[in-house]
Amino acid sequence: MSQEQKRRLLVVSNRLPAVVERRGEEWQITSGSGGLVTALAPVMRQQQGLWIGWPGCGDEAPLGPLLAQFAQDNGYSLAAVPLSADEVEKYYRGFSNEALWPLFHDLLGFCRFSYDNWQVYLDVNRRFAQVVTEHAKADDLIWVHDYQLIGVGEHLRALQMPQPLGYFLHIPFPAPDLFRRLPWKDQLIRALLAYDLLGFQTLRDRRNFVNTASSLLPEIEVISRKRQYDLLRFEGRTVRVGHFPISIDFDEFDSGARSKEVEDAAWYLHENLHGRQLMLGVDRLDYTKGIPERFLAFERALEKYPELITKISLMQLVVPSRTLVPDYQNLKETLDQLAGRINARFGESMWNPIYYVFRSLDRTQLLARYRTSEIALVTPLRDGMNLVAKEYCASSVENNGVLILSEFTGAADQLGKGALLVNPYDIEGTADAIHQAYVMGPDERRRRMKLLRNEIRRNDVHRWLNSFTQALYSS
Ligand code: ADQ
Repeated sequence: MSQEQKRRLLVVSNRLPAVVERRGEEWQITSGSGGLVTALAPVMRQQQGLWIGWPGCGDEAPLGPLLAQFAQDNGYSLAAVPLSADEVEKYYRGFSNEALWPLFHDLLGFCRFSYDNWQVYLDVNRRFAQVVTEHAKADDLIWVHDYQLIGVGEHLRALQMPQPLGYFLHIPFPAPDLFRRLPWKDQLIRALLAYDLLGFQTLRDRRNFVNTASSLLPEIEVISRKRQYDLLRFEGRTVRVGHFPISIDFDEFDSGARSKEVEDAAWYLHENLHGRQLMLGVDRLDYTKGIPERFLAFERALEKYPELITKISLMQLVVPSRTLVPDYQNLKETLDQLAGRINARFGESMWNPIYYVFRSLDRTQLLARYRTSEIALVTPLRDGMNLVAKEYCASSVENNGVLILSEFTGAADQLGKGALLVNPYDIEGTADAIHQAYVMGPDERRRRMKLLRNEIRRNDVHRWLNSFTQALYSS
C-alpha cells in the first residue's frame, strides 16, 4: 500500500452516497449507485474513509442510527449536512442549478443570477466546511467535489486546516468571456484558488480556468505549464491545476454485460427487433444533453435516407431529474411532442421510429440495451465527460457497436479516434453520421470498437482515482 493510500480520504459532495427512505413504518438507508460511489467505495472501505454531504431527506428521519447502520454495512462513515427547504431551493436549485450549471455548459440563456441565492450558496458552503472541521483528522486528504461546493475550500483555508485540499469539477469550465458574465466572478475564482490541487475533466477546461483566473486576477503568477499540470502562485501559495478525465469501472461493465442474465435480456430484446438496428440514447433529463436536437437529426435521417424507414429505431431512455425546475418540465413537454410528431409522421403498423422511455432502468436492463444496440447516439450540447459513452463501449462485448459522439463532450478527447464525432447543433451532419453508422460493415465496426474499448480499459476509474489522490498527496 502506498503512502497516500494509508491516509484517510475525506470526501465532500453535495449528496451523500446513500438513499434514505421510509418503507411503511421503517426508515432505511441503502448505498447510492452512481459511478462516483462505485469508484470510491472500495478505497473508502479500505481506509475507513469519511464522506460528508446532504442526506437528501427531511429532519423527520432518525439520521444518527441510520448513519451508524450505513457505516456497519459499508465499512466507511458518513456525516450529514442537513439543509432546510429554503436552502435546498436557493443553494441547490437556485444558484447551483440555475446559475452555475447553465453558465458552465455555455448556455447563458438559461442562467438566472440572484444575489439572494448567491448569499445562501455561500452560507451553505460555509456550513459544509464547518462539518468538515468537526470531523477531519490531521493527516486526512480532503477532497471536495463539484460545482455546488466551490466555496468550501476557502472556509477551510481561513480556519487554517493543515490537510491538503483537493477539488474536482465534474462539469466543464467555461471560456473566460463566458465566465465574466457571472456577477460574482472574482469571488468564485478566489474561492477555487484556495485549494492546493484543482482537477478538471479535460485540458481545455484546465486552460479555460487558468486563462480566466489570470485575466481576472493579474497578480496571479503562472510559474510553469507542464503536460500534467500548471503551477500558479497566488497570495504566497502554490496551486496545482491538472486534468483528470473521469472514467468507469471497465471490468465491471464488461463482465456484467457478459453475464447470463444480461445475455438473456439482450436476446429477448433482439428477438423483438425482427432484424432492425437499434440506436440507443441514455440520459438524465437535462437541456445540456441535446435530446431534442437528436430527435430532429433522426427525423432528418429518415427524410434524407428513406432506406432507413422500418430498418432502424431510436430507443431513448431518460431518467427523470430536477423535475421541479420549470426549464426541465418544458424540456419534458418538448420531448413528448417531438417523439409524438415524428412517430405519427413516419410510423407504420409494426414499427415506431422512436421508443421513448421516461424512467430509470435497473442495471441488467440497462446493460442489455447497451449490449444489444448497434449504435449509441450520445450528442450533448456540452458535457464535462459523459459516462454513458464509456459504459456503452465497455458493454459492447461483441465489438459490433458504433458510437456517435458529440465533439463537445469531455469524452470526445479520448474517444474521438474510434467514434463518429458530430456537432449536435448540425442536424444535417448528425443525420449523415446516423446513416454512416447504419451502413458501416462489421470489420470497421470491430476495428473502431476495439480502439474504444482498449482506451477505456487502460484509463478506467481506478486510474482516475489514483492519479488524483497521488497528486493531492504530493501537493
Ligand atoms: P451526468 O450529467 O449525470 O454526470 P453522465 O456522465 O452521462 O452524466 O452520467 C449519467 C449516469 O446516469 C450514467 O452512469 C448512466 O448509466 C446513468 N443513467 C442515465 N440514464 C439512465 C437510465 N434511464 N437508467 C439507468 N441509469 C441511467 C456529471 C457530468 C458528466 C460527468 C459525470 C461524472 O455532467 O459530464 O461525466 O458527472 O463526472
